[in-house]
Amino acid sequence: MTEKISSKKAIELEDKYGAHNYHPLPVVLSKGRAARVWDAEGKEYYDFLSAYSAVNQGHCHPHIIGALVDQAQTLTLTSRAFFNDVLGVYEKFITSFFGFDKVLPMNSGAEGVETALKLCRKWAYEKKGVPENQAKIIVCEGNFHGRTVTIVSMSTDPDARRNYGPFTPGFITIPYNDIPALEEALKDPHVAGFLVEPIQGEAGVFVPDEGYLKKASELCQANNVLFIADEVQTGIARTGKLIACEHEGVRPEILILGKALSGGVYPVSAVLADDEIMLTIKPGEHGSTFGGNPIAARVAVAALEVVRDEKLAERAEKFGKIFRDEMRSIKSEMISVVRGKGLLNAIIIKPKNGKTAWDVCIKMAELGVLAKPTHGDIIRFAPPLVISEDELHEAIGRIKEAILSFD
Ligand code: IF1
Repeated sequence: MTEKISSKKAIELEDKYGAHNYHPLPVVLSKGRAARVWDAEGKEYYDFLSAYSAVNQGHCHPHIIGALVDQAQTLTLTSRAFFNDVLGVYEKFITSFFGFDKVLPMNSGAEGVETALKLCRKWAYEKKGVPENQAKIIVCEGNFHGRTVTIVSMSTDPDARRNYGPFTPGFITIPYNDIPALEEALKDPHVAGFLVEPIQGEAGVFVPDEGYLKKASELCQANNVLFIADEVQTGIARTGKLIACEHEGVRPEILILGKALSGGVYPVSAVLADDEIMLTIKPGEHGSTFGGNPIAARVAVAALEVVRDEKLAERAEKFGKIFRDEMRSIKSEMISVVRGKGLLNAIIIKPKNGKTAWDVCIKMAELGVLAKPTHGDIIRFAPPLVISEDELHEAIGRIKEAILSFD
């Protein structure tokens, strides 16, 4: 499959032969490098979605691609029926990098979340003493943790749940960013865990009040409940720290990573925890065909080396402040809110003359910046963290032009 096809042809093929489970912007991408992508006709864009924060290290980062290509030509998959000579090296690297005793390697973010749910329940029955099948896990309204049936069982989004029942029981839903509601829910002795996104990405980059995560973590510890941080989207330097919990000095009992753990090069997710929790899962009680495969192991080490060596968290912190200041300086009735942390930001667009966030995204694409609305009126901006300061300012100029073109 080497022949290049036109954007028009690509869209036709996807429409005819692919499931219609997405409604993409009419842009057909063909090449990516660092903060830029090119469409099938060679038009250049700044990527301000980064595959939903999976490409924090930039498209096709040479250090990560080098690890991928080298391992792909050596040994790709052995299954966990045998050891291999790269998994242990990766496990040592990542547990030291994030400060946990052990890691359970998986592939997608959803598999990481499912693994965390199983670990939490296992710990509840075997360590906390919750009666079997009575364990409950607290989640927040507006959550997004993936698309499996159990995970959408926790969702409050009708579109994520409609006609996918029957749903998995054992979840208590409370409002996000609401400490009294958490205190109340924690009174139930069968509660085993609190699963939370440090910033709710899909919901529209909801940043909770300062101190929320710290207080929530303290309440969980006081009630012998596991604080489970879903950092699939907020992790890996995106919000200006290695993980978003770090902004408040919170160390989750279970940490879930995905997306940029591979720099967008390969599906890699990971669940980190200390021995008391992690060793409740015994041989044969959990796993997956590709979990911890040699390519994933090499790619993840390279992706984390880039985060460290190119100081991506510091860049996200510095450039995020510039981005939010610039967005707040735009004099437009369409912009009602600008919010975010690091380089995970969003603006809420007030429709004007029938023009919506979608129209703004179409105009931005014409001007060479890619982003996509979520929940109708929110545009999320998440460029690769390797974007240069000049590129950032050029992209900001185009975003401003797009928004002001409707005024
Ligand atoms: C889609 C957004 C959606 C996640 C958090 C777990 C997962 C995700 C905090 C599951 C995945 C992706 C899924 C993708 C679009 C994107 C997304 F929030 F990033 F924008 F959908 F809400 N925890 N988020 O954000 O990881 O299994 O996908 O590897 O489903 O359209 P996954």
